[in-house]
Amino acid sequence: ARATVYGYPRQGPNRELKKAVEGYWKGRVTADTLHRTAAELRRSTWRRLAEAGVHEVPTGDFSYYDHVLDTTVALGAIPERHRAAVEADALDGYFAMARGTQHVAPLEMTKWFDTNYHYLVPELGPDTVFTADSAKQVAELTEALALGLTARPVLVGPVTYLLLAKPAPGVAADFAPITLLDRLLPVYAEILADLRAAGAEWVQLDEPALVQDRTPAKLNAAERAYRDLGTSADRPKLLVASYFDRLGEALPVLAKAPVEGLALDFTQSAAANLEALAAVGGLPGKRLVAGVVNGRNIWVNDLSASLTTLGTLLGLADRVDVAASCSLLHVPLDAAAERDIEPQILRWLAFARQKTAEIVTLAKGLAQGTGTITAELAANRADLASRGGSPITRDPAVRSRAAAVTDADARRSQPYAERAAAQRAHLDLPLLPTTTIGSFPQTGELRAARAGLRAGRIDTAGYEQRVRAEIQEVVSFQEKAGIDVLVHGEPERGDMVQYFAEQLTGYLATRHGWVQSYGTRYVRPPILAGDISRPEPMTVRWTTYAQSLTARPVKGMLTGPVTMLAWSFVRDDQPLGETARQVALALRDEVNDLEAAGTSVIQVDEPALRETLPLRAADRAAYLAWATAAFRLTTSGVRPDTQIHTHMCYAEFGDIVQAIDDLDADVISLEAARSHMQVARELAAHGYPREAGPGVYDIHSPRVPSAEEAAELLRTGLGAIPAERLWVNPDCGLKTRGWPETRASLENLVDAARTVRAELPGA
Ligand code: THG
Ligand code: ZN
Repeated sequence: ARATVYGYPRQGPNRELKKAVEGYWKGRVTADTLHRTAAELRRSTWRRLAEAGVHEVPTGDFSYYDHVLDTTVALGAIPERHRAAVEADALDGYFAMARGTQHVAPLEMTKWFDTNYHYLVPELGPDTVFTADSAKQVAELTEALALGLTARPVLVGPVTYLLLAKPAPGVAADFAPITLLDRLLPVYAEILADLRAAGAEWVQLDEPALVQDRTPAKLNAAERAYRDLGTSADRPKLLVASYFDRLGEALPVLAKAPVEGLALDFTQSAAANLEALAAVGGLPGKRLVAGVVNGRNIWVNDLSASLTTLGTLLGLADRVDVAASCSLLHVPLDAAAERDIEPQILRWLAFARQKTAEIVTLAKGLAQGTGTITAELAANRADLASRGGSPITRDPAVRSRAAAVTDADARRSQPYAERAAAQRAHLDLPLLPTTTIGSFPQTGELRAARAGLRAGRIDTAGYEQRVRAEIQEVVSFQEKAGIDVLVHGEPERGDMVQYFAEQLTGYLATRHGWVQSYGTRYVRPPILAGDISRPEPMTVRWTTYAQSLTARPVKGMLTGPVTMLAWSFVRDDQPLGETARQVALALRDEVNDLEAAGTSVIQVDEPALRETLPLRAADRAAYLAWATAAFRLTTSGVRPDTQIHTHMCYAEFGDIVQAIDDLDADVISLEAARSHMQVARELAAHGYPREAGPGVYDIHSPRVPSAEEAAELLRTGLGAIPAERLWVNPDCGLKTRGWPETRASLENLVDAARTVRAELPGA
């Protein structure tokens, strides 16, 4: 048994890659320097992996922006509109596809399965011509081989590539990219042959799309793909990798395929994969790579439990190697860099570097007997015991409160119709009330003040003065613009999840725990380490300060429990629903305190509700049950005349519209401008009974919509939602926008609301 990994964080210990790429965009770094920085990062990663004892290092997983985009380049599937830029300059053309230019739109970006990584969606059509461009793959393999290492190139597999693609602009919406498979396979075969010629013994083809529910036709495509590639000439050995869930019905297909190896996820889906492996009689003659170390979380592995799993697998394949469940791209680089986390707690954590060591230890124990890793096993037992027995992990007060929660706690005291009447009387808003989603532009000055506070250059009083000044400006602008329900603008928050995590007991924040979100953008997901409680109010003073400046209602703004979980590293020692319930109770205290302080409108955002939906349909009902229960527990402790809002960013929510209804929020705002109010029609078709604000202004673009444009969208919205239940708002928060376009757009939005109000019957 040997140790391997499928991929490693690319950014470098100090996000050197981000700085180099962004520097290149600004013209401050030459292409040459960028290439040298990247090559140095790759070399130091490979050296570190090899020194740690990894037998086969991955190559080709590195990327300047996104590895799915790199695959698009390798396959020659450059969209028509980007071809000129790519021909003029490969690197600039690459970034044009990623980010767009003045003249052409970028590729669309979407979530990589249920992770927080986002990839660029391939755009294909019946006229797409694939051509092999193995230059990047071959160059990186050659670099690793030159260091004297054993290297295994990693590529997105052909089935996953096609299943992740969408019809190119101008192509019929029902075009299925998978129909291009026969045309694509020879191009993969050519790349495989190039890699073999360059010295690859093995190549890994990632097929995570096969862990999702797939029709017989799709499974048949997978069968054909690997029969075809398996019988292609001059090829290296093939390792087909699955991760993020169980392989299910695709397992027998791949087990029979003429490939030399399979990689399976043995973390959450261990039992299902073990059973399915046994059912097909194992993988005789094949290499099995066992993903027993969780590549999605940051907890130390239970080494002895993993050894038990690995021991079972030994009987099921010709050779068993040890890996993380997926690429280590999804975890931060090195827990040892965290100086502010108590040493005792730090021992519970494993980032990419620590996970690599675990993989190596397990491979050694499996190959040479557990007697060769007794010290590691003893230390691991002590770490696990320390975590299990810590008062951080189990807080009796939190536990007894959570255990006492009843169904009634998660139900508003009156049904919506009665609440709506009470809220109408209490708030006295016009028809088509205007509001925003919460955040206002975060100026460089504000970010600098926050950095100054962290570095000790300015004191708390100075910082808070800055925040209050900002709130004053935001409130006074909204009053002048004529907005009906105001916000304080959230100047005190950077990353909203981190902001709340820092104030909740049981949550850990990291200093260097960056994980790539997309391109050069990273997040530092906080860690839900223990039982969660809220020692004191988190947002009340900012909301009440804003309220003190105006007679109009100011909306309180919170991040909901599902999103708090989705954008954090979660506990692995209790069901997610239990963690969600604890977070919900802490947030419920905040909601109730806001109400007690005089806040009549409280928004609890759940932008991640849709994106956290489990990959397999069979798992969705259970998820939606705990997710909606947590939201309702957060929001149900208020009076009937207090209005609860929620917000979601995603436009595609046909499959969760019932869950949205089950949230029982009084008002929901949704992204809708780009889809011309499609969500309003979907809500109406479902019979959604409450108030809704489909966005009339796309905040993802700096373009200022005219009042007439916004009015037209409103009229469309009125076709689906009656005036008594329609709100007027932008698509999303305004944090990333500049002040000039924000001012102009919101003035036009208020203008549009006034115009359309005047057109209502009886006006
Ligand atoms: N917080 C957390 N996770 C998230 C989001 C979030 N995951 C999904 C979504 N939002 C991702 N979106 C973004 C948007 C912007 C940035 C990162 C992810 C970003 N990052 C800065 C950068 O890399 O330069 C760093 C920000 C910082 O200093 O904290 O701009 O909102 N947890
Ligand atoms: Zn949003």
